Amino acid sequence: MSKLNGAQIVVESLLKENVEVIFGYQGGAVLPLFDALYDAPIKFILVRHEQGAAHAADGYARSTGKVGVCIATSGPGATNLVTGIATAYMDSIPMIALTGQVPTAMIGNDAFQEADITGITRPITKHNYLVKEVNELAKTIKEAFHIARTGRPGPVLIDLPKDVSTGMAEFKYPTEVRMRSYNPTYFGHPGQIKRAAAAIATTSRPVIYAGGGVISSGAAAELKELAEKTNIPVTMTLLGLGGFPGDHALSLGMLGMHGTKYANYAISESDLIIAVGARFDDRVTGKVDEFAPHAKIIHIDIDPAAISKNIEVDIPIVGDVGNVLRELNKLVKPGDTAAWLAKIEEWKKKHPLTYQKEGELKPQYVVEQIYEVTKGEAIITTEVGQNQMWAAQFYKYLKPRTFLSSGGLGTMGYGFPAAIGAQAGHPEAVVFDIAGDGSFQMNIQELATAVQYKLPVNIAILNNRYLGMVRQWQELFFKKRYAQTDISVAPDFVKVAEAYGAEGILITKEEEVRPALQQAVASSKPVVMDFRIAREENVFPMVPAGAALTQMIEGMA
Ligand SMILES: Cc1ncc(C[n+]2csc(CCOP(=O)(O)OP(=O)(O)O)c2C)c(N)n1
Repeated sequence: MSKLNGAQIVVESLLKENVEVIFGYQGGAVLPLFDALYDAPIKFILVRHEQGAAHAADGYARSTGKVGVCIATSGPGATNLVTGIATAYMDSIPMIALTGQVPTAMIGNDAFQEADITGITRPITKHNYLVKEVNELAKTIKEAFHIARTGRPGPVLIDLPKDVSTGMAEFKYPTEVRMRSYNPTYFGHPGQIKRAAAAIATTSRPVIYAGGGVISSGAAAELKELAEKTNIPVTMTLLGLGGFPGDHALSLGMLGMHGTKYANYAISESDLIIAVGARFDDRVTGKVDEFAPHAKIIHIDIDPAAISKNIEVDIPIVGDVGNVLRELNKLVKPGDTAAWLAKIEEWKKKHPLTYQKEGELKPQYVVEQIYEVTKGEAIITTEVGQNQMWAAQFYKYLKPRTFLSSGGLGTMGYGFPAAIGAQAGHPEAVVFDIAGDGSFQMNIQELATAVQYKLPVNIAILNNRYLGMVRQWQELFFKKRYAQTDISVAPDFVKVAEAYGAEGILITKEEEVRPALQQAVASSKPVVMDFRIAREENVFPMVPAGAALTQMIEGMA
């Protein structure tokens, strides 16, 4: 058998894993790899900053369900990936990050562009590897993909010293992975599933609390079946949006800090919570001691470490959410939830999500119009801040993998490169990044990437000329002392778009919103929409940090 060099082995391995798109950036330590990729049948998207590569790979992974792949060179290239890797780790997104490294003989010598990236990323990767032997390369890559996509998914980093990329070896790709220390549990314990079914049959005020695990395990259909069979309302976490149709009569929308009032009331008064692929984040629970005080809790999750971590669970079920729900659906019988649903209906009527419609252009109106124009069929990414919460509240996500947002890490600058990744994975889809003016400026350079690869993403900047969410906290909790949150010194976004070869539109009035959105959707170019919104608009309802879910601040004060 003829030999290949390490870089060629990497490329052949990526092809064996059916990798179709890679996002990355060049550099000395990865030259052999880029040379090997030059002729490969893999689309390469050259970003303008490595953070963009990691977020694009993440957006590609979240929207397609495949493993996202990014590449950076050693040292600064690798460290620029870190925020994107941490973002993927916190949200359990399958990703492979390939980094160049100085030659093995120079590791530890402070060689030019050396950084201990496996050390740096140990706490923010599911696993990572420093490959020291070219003969180990194929097996390592096989394992890395397996770890990234199975169990609770996550990012895996592979650090490739330059001499490993140039060393020669026979290419033999393993057909299976054998790792004794890594055995995710895929099937729930039948006894526990029976207990859960029994609890559901006797409950009168149940709520399903669905998280990102529903989406990553592809269990949306099973979740819908459970909800409809048992007449149990469903509330979702930020990452769970799309896991259950947002326009369904049983949908309560999002819960937690900026969730709907009716979701937070329902959780607080429920007698049974069925947590599915969710991890009881503090943005969801509010004050832990007062979270769902009357409820028994069933928790279905593939990660045993997530069970009883933040909230004590009564019926733990470790397993793949889809598998567990399939078994549960066979056993489950509905309890009597009619009175409960009537009560929830009343809450929904009394406390709808709403906003003051008078006066200046409102961000909520813009998001509602994006929903109308795209008929709920777009892939929406968000940045972080008020824009993210308005996107979560006022757009209804009908299908899984249509809402991509940095939940766990809350990474400003995520949405635009993630939109690029999503568009690369779905060339036919309409993709919107709902952005804040602060966040968009964190990765604005990727406009060049979107233009170069003809990825017609739409960026809707809800431009309040503030770091809005922080300003909101300053208004509410720091007596309006707006310390360093005024960002009114900003570029003209229309001109920036045009300078990059994209389209730009300025929108200052309601009447201009729809025509702008229609123009953007029809355009074959990336479009930046600068929506000049009311500067001091707030996100409501709001549970102040550390308060109980019932202590929501009114929206229409
Ligand atoms: C990288 C990063 N830095 C800082 C923060 C803290 N932070 C959270 S929201 C926010 C303001 C976001 O402002 P903008 O993007 O304009 O969005 P808006 O809230 O106005 O919609 C900041 C600074 C963060 N989440 N991420």
